[in-house]
Amino acid sequence: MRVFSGVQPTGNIHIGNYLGALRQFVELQAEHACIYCIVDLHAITVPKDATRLRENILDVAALYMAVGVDPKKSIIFVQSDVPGHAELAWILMCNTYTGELSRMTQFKEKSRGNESAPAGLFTYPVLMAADILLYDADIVPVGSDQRQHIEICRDIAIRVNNRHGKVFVVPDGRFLKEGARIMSLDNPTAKMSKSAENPLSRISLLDDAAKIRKSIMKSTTDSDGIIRFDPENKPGVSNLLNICSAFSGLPIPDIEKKYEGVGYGAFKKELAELTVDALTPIRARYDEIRRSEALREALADGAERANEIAVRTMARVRDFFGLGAKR
Ligand code: ATP
Ligand code: LTN
Repeated sequence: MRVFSGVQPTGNIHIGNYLGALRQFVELQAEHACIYCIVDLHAITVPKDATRLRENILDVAALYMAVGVDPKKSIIFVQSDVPGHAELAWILMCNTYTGELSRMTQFKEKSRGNESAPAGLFTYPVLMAADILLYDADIVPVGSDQRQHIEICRDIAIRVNNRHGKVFVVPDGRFLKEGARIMSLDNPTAKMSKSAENPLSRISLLDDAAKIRKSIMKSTTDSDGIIRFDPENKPGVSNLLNICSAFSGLPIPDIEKKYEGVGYGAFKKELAELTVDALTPIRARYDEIRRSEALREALADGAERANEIAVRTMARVRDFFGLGAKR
């Protein structure tokens, strides 16, 4: 099976990104051929400073490696280093309806009816579909906020296949149970986000122990003092239980039992230490990898290997569509 996923090179990669997506990347590389992309073309759907973007690209690549993605086993590369992504996106755009793009909740949220929202924000899911279909991916590990985008990718692939023959592999999303949707620590009804203003709303993978403790101790809960999983009525506590389960590997009912009759303070304290222990080695590896020459070598090698696959797919796609003068 082939696995493909991507992360945007924006700062503040947080435990939501880790527990929802990155952790799966590592697990999957043991059994499958995995391709992990840093999606810089997606990042520029929102204006970005060029110097900062370059740094952020290397930051995410180093984080991939720090959490355990091995560039010898998996392909790690930067989206814009492979021209096929933008080319395939255009072809897919010609097979996507404006109506279906208008229904995307991420576009609705990010544009908020703003007439000057970039067109790239609107066609974002098509570029994402191109990323996946370019590599004939079978499995796409992502957080559950990407469910709608995976669905439209499948719809586009099926539509093209119905029109032109067996052009694309139709991929499946892979969502984890506990980590698929980590919520914000200060407002547990919103997802934990890179872009939220309050830094205490998230735990970034590179936060130090003091910041991790502070974010968890200050996280919003409720006043009934019972540690029970009930996302509807107790979103704050349920989110902490989810995080605890994802980091410890213990099922939620076992954690509820363990903390029966225990106050939120003690639970939060233990969760903070669990989180510190999980993130400290990642931070240490990151610091070393980020400075290393091996990082740039991995990206150069990754781009070459990814491009070889992409060129082959594009030749096939051009044939199916009758594009170009040479065969
Ligand atoms: P944000 O909304 O936090 O700014 P994003 O979703 O735009 O982030 P990406 O870098 O593109 O950020 O996401 C990388 C991966 O992390 C995706 O698979 C996404 O589904 C997952 N992810 C993002 N936020 C969460 C979350 N709160 N819980 C679980 N998974 C998440
Ligand atoms: N849209 C995703 C990032 C992304 C992606 C992809 C994920 C871009 N292309 C291909 C999986 C496969 C996000 O914002 N989280």
